[in-house]
Amino acid sequence: MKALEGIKVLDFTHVQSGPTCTQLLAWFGADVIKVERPGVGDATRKQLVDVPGADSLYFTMLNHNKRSIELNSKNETGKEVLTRLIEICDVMVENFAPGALDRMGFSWERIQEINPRIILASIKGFGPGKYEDCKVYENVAQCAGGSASTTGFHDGPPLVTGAQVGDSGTGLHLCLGIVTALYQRESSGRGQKVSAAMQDGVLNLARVKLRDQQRLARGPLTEYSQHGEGIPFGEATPRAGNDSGGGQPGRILKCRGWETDPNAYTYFITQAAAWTQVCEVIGEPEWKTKEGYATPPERLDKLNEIFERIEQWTMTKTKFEVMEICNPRNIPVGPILSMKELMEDEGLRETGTIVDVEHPERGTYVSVGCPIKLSDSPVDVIRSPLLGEHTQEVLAGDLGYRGDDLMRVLESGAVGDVNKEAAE
Ligand code: CAO
Repeated sequence: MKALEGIKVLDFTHVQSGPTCTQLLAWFGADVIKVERPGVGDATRKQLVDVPGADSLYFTMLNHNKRSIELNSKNETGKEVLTRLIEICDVMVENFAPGALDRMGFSWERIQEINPRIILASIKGFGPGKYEDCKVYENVAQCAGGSASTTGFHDGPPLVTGAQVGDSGTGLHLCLGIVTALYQRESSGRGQKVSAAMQDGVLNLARVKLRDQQRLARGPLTEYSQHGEGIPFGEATPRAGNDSGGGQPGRILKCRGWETDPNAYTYFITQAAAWTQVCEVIGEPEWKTKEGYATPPERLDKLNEIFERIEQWTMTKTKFEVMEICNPRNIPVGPILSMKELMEDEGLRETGTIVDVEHPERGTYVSVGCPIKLSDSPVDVIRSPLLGEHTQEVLAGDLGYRGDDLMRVLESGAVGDVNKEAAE
């Protein structure tokens, strides 16, 4: 028994934000039926192709454990099939451009008419307001949600991050909204509309920077390196380089091998409680009690000197040796791990966070498995579906189309090239 067993999801999502959400629902046990445009499918199937003729990693890594049906939702018979899918599904998820679902003839009012128990979950770039009609991609969301203005160094331009906080982050938010709405349906008996805007999701993840915006009105942000360096603050939360966001001074420091290895670095936090241990480890025991060094406020204008000294030490060790030495002493450090190292990490493979997946077109590829572990609902990662792989199965098995009725749909141009002889 899986946590969401018995829940059927009409997955009308594409690209990254929506598919990350429905992939999680599928991993939790929901039956996810991905509806794709005939002959084309989700645009990511053919984006960043690395194996000619095969679905891309972009698609396969975001669409595990789903079924795929080809369906033209603008064709009359296609609309009929979509209506029947809405009738049998508990949840419908979409991340089309604003208004696209209405233009197809499936407004929230119409969807509720078809199935009052259905939960309609939507991702858009922006919530209601002046930007509500905009199409939005990851980096636009990172910029509009406050992440970019607070990422980077204070003397450099805004930066976007590698973590897809706009797309995958909003997919996570939406997923939580869906399971919450499913829970409320238990008592209300009704579905509801769940909306997650990418700007809102990014801002939620950048919450501590809005905290700092308000603190700034009351005085300088003393834990920012910029303060210790005597650089005045402007009106808005500045970019803080690699400073730690929690008020404890932290930096990324070079480790042994940095000259040739771009990831031979460690994160190092000089947490107040670990200061004496830091002084011991780096060979500056007198700093424990020395005036100007002994307490966190005294150290603020010396952070560059202090971290340079710590770096002299970290440069004599590998990033893993730094961790082995510092961890037992409660000094918070973390190696900068490359994607190559993560992909080969045995611990992550044992927990199913990194998995090998077999695919008929591409052979074996590596993917990120489900990052959320439920003790009573284990996840088996199943390869993504080929385009339209389950069209016939869904039409006949789930929707009950049979005989002439099935032939009518297959010949209507609403679905892709299904083997009609086999269907007969
Ligand atoms: N059958 C028939 N038509 C279909 C269809 C199907 N199965 N699936 C989609 N379509 C149609 C849509 O109805 C739409 O038609 P109209 O323009 O006539 O309404 C058309 O395909 C294009 O859909 P779209 O506008 O959503 O796609 P796009 O590539 O132009 O824009 C994106 C992509 C992501 C910018 C936009 O969908 C969007 O802003 N989504 C919301 C925010 C979001 O999720 N962004 C993150 C994406 S991941 O980086």
